[in-house]
Amino acid sequence: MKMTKENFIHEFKKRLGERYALDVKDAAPIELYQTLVAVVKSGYSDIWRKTWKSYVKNDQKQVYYFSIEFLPGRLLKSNLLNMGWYDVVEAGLKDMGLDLDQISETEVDMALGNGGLGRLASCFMDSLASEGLPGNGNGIRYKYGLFKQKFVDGYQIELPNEWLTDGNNWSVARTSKAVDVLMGGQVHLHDNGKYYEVTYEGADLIKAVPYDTGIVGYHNDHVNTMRLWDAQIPASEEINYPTIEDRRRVEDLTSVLYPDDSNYEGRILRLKQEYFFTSAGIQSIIRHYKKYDRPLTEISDHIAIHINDTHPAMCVAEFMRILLDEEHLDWDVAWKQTVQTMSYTNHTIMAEALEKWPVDMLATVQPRILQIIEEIDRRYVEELTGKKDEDFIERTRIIKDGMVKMAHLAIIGSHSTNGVAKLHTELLENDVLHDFYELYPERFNNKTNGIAIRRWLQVANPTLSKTIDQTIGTKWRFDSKELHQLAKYDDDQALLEKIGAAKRFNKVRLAKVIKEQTGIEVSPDALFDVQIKRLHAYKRQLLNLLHIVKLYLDLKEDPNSQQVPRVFIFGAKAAPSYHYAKSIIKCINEVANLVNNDPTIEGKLKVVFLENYGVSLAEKIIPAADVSEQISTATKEASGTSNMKLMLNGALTVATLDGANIEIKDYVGDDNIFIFGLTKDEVLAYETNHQYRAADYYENDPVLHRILDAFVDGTIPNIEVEGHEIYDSLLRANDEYFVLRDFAGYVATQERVSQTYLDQAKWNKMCLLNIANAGYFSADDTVEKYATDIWQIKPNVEVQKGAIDDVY
Ligand code: B1H
Repeated sequence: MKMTKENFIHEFKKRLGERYALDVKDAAPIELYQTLVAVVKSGYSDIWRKTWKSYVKNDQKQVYYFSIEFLPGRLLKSNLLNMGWYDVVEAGLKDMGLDLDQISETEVDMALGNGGLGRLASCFMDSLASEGLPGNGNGIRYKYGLFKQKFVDGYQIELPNEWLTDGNNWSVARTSKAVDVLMGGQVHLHDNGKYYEVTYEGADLIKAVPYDTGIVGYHNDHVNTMRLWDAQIPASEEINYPTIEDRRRVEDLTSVLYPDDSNYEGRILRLKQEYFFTSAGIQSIIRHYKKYDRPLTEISDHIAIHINDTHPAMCVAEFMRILLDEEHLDWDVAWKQTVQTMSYTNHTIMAEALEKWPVDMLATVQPRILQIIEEIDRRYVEELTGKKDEDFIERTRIIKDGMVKMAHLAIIGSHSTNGVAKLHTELLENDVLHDFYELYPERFNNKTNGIAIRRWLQVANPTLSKTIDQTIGTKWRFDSKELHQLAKYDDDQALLEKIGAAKRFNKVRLAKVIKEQTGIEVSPDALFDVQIKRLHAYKRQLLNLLHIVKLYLDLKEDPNSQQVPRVFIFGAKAAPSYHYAKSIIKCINEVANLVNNDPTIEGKLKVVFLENYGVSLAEKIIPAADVSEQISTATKEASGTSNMKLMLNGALTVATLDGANIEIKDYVGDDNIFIFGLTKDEVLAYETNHQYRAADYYENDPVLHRILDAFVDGTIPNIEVEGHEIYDSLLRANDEYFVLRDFAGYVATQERVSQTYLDQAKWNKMCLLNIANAGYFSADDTVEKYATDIWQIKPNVEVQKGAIDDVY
């Protein structure tokens, strides 16, 4: 994929003329953007074709990553970077009087996910391609992405995210590859002596149309596919969908992404979505496999299917359905192939996120799938009877009390179950999934999450990237573990100053965004304290807020009480139906109002809640962060990934010993992270002995007392309802997430943070050591481990890592 500046300019102008009959100077930003996308796409389309053809030619085993969410964000810069075109295109545009940053801003984020789960899927897509691994995404092409968040009077309101208004320029509709998905109706089995003939009566036939997006590998001439399915009415079925209502029923299927993060909505439409993309994906995989006349009894040698959280767990039953009903394999043969093909990742131990579907609902959505799940369950029970006690069997079977437990289906129907950080996997093995661990110890493994270092450092933070190049060369751009070379320079004052200067540059950039979005002026000399993630009680944005209120009250009492000016920056969406989370948003906004408009504390404290947090906003916030807030109650955050992105950009972490924070601490060492709070064992002890009394902390700690009162006595205005709600959640409902218990430790730790910040040389050295160790959290390494341990796939033999390394 070579490109010179001159060729690019020529190509760009030619296309702009052909497409719009315009000169550069007359074109609108959207026209420039679309032209640029066309040039980029034509730059990789040949390689895209060659990549999938080479899989077939070399009979390579491929993995299909099934996920109900993908969160790619913008693709323009990331594709340019991976193609090795970034600098050439940036310079070419500049010659034409254009600005890549500005054109890139035109792109609408592809926000087909909620948070960490969806973003992880997209980081994995980038890494699979960049490692030259045969890996494809399979998901849903929602018409509306995650809602757009606005604040009105401090309250979150949700607006539709119509990301397809201008079309999506990256994807290609492949109508010829559509498959039919059958849902609803009734199923009849007829035993013909050899197998069951299956017929459906009154079922809906839905046409699943794939939209493919090329996922460009980094400098390796390799392009994978992310396939997202759209639901349409089959032309032949016009007659069965006579009314607008009928049509809408089909189109609604892929209309909206459910906006619940780490939570499960037991609604039938969601179950239909799950079956729809699972069935479409599995059908197209098997159809493709069969095209080359290979026996289905060996399919697990040629393909791997990954179940990302339980939403695609019906993969197990759908795969069985096709092998049994359409290919007439024996149950045992089909089952062996299914288990060998499937693998599953668990992303949370929060009880409210574990999917359980009523049997009746499944019967309505796809009666044959229910029958197959019932048979899997029956055989599971039969197999264990006499070997395990009855309690064990009842606890672990798939169907219990009229509910289908999707995690059990995924574990029983696959050969691998993994957690997403060491602590999380340990909790799965020893606690939440302990029964299964006892039954299938060999199936359990850990794969700590990772991030796409390319997007989160090379694209998001060019200033720091250049400083790194100047220090250790550019090898880190291909292998992020090379970042560790930086650690050798931890006494290099000139470098430490440059790191500080890069941070300041990014803070100035963010300050502009803040000013534009909110009108609030913040000083880049203040410490930028950042908490960006979904709003959830367990993530404890409230603990952060209580600390802010403390600083405010202290300043009111003694204007000289605080030495280090701070800007607290929040980004967070709450699920529209998550009342408590929305109340927290309102309270943060009202505290922000109070603090930001109080002239007596001007310059010492600011609170900024940026609207509509998402991938693109994260790319602006993260490079500018000094402090990374990772303060969930221990055991609750499975891994976290913003913790990795922030450390990579030189933020220092204030953290509990939860999720991947523990591994971050192990890499950077105790001196380069700020740890506080209850440990896993302490939390588990409280949860079993019920000896926690939140009110004690309120009664015995006058500081805390004063802060909590501020929520209900009018000190913080305009939160009559929400203030009481929060007060009650802590004191009456006994503070489920131990906010009050961890408060004192948190405050003391934050004081240490401030003291450390006063010594900029020391601070910058800590930043450097964080950057140096963040390379260990590359998703490239994570997917390599999935590839060898779980999927047994190998890099494409035709791929050359660094094939186009002429740029660096
Ligand atoms: C994570 C979810 C999740 N865990 C259900 N679970 C959803 C569950 O729409 N739903 O029904 C949506 C999302 N998301 C997150 O996964 C964890 O909380 C993070 O700690 C983790 O880093 C991330 C990626 O593994």
